[in-house]
Parts: sequence; structure tokens; C-alpha cells
Amino acid sequence: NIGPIKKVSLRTAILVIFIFIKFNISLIPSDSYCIIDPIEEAIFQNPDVSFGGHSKPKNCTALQRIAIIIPFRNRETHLHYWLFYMHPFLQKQQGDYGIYVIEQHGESKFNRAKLMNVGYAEAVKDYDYNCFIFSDVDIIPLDLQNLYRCSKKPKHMAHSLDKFNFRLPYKNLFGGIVAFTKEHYLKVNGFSNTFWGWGGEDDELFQRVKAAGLSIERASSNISRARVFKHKRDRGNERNLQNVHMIYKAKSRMNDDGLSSLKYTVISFTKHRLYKKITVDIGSPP
Ligand code: UDH
Ligand code: NGS
Repeated sequence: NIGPIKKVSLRTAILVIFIFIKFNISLIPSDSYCIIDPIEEAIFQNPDVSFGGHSKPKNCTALQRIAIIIPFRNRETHLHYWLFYMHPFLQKQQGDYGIYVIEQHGESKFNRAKLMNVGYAEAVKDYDYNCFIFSDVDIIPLDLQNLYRCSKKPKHMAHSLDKFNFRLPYKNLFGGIVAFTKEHYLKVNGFSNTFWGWGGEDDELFQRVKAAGLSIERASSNISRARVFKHKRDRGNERNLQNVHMIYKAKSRMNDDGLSSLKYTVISFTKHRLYKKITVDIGSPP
């Protein structure tokens, strides 16, 4: 026999429990189990990657030594997810590879192309790389058959993206991820250093490839399917319409603007557990 007050509190307790179950309410704050930084998991899952982000197959010698160059500023979360997905992927492909994150120091307009050149110039000082894969931080391949390797021709690797419904938006697109042998990257004198802000530097690289008498290749769009992390346009990387005019002057500029004219100051080298970060001052637009 329970008293009327106890009866009311029992009824209230049952009602509260019912509401919690019905509306899926939890007393544990949801962020306490959602915010796990993928870098922690990536470090845990990739013990064979050496400090600074280099890995190579244990029982054979790879023919290609691959530097993966990532232009970077203020995209930590994307980088951590990229490392989480890509280290296992690259190891399964038995790659002999190193990850270089090239961070633009300061607030001036972003220059993706110049950061790529810095990545090349710094990576060759570290190891005898013969293949260079220049990749955005936000693109993840979906099929292990998509080989992160160089080919006989410069290779475009971001032509089958979810954001374009896995179709090529225009024939000469050469953005997102490209792979060059050392010989070919030197032949085109790298990217131009003069594309500040968003747009066009990849189109200009395509023109350089043509001007050097080379052509590009793409693997089948089925195996090249890739996901792009959704994001807003970054501050400091606004579209620069002036870049459009420079694309078709690639041939006349190619020898003087690129690796041959590259100038920058290294602010810091940091060997992280799964990558090497090089922070650089690359100047600002004239
Ligand atoms: N990047 C940075 N930080 C920046 C800008 C660019 O790290 O502030 C790097 C990063 O590797 C990125 C790459 O440069 O993946 C290319 O830049 P992006 O991702 O901004 O270029 P994308 O063409 O997207 O992929 C343009 C913005 C589209 C916004 C659309 C909103 N719906
Ligand atoms: C073109 C840009 C390229 C860019 C491509 C795809 O318009 O740099 O769109 O961009 N060329 C110029 O601006 C001249 S995307 O839709 O992936 O953001 O790569």
C-alpha cells in the first residue's frame, strides 16, 4: 500500500521514462561520444607508418617512390579524415609514399599552385621520389583499384567525383588530383606561381602539358569514383577572375614561371605522426 504522493511520483517517473524512450532522448550529452577526432583512430590503426608520414612495403621494393603533396590552410578536420582514409588505402596498394602537407602561412590570398611547387621542391630533398601526386585535402577515392601511381602520361585522377554525379564536367578539367613523374613535372616547369585566389591554375597546368607536347590520361571513371567533403568557399580563396586571362598564355610563360622561378621562406618543418607539415611564406599577390 503506497501513499498518494508516492503514487503520483511513480506515475511521473514512468511518464518521464516513456518520453525519453519514445523521443530517443539521452542524458549523455551527444557530443560526448560523437566528437572523436579521426586522427587518433588513424594513428592507432597505422603503426607501420613512420614518424613524418612515410611508409613502404615490407617484403618488396616498390618501383615508384611517391610524394603526395597537399596544399593546405586551416582545414584540420579535412586533413584528419583524409589521413584516416588514405593511409590504409595507400598501404594496401603497397605504396612507397610520403605525405607532405604544405601550409600557407599568413592571411594573404591562397595560392594552391605555388604550394604544390613548394611541396615538390621540399620532397625531393628528403628522398629519391620519382612520382608526385598533387592532391586536394578533401577528395577520397572510393575504389582500391584506383591506383595512386604515376603513369606514362600526366594523369588526372579527380574526374569522377560525387559532386559532379561521377561525370566529367568539361573535357580539359585537370583539377583536384594529378599525378606526374618527376621527368614530366620538370618538363612543364611545375605549376605557375602566379595564380592567387581560386580558379584557373589547374587549367593552366593542362595548357602547359599540351605546350610540352604531352597529353593526359584518366583511368576508367568507374574505378576512379571519389568523394569530396562538402565545404564552403574558404576565406582568402575567393574566385579570382583575373586568373582566367592567364590560362591561355601558358606556353609563353612556361619556362620563366614555375619551378625555375620559385621563391619562398620556410617558417617551420613539423614531423607529425602521420605526415610532414611544412609551413611556408609564399608572399602575396603583386
Ligand atoms: N585549401 C586549403 N585551405 C584554403 C583553401 C584551399 O587547405 O583556405 C586547399 C585544400 O587542399 C583544398 C584545395 O586547396 O582541397 C582546393 O581548394 P577548394 O577545396 O576550396 O577548391 P574546390 O574547387 O572548392 O574544391 C571551391 C569552393 C566551392 C564552394 C562551393 C560551395 N557550395
Ligand atoms: C573551373 C575553374 C577550375 C576548376 C573547375 C572545377 O571553372 O580551376 O572550374 O571547379 N577554372 C577557372 O576558374 C578558370 S570545381 O567545380 O571543382 O570547384 O578546377
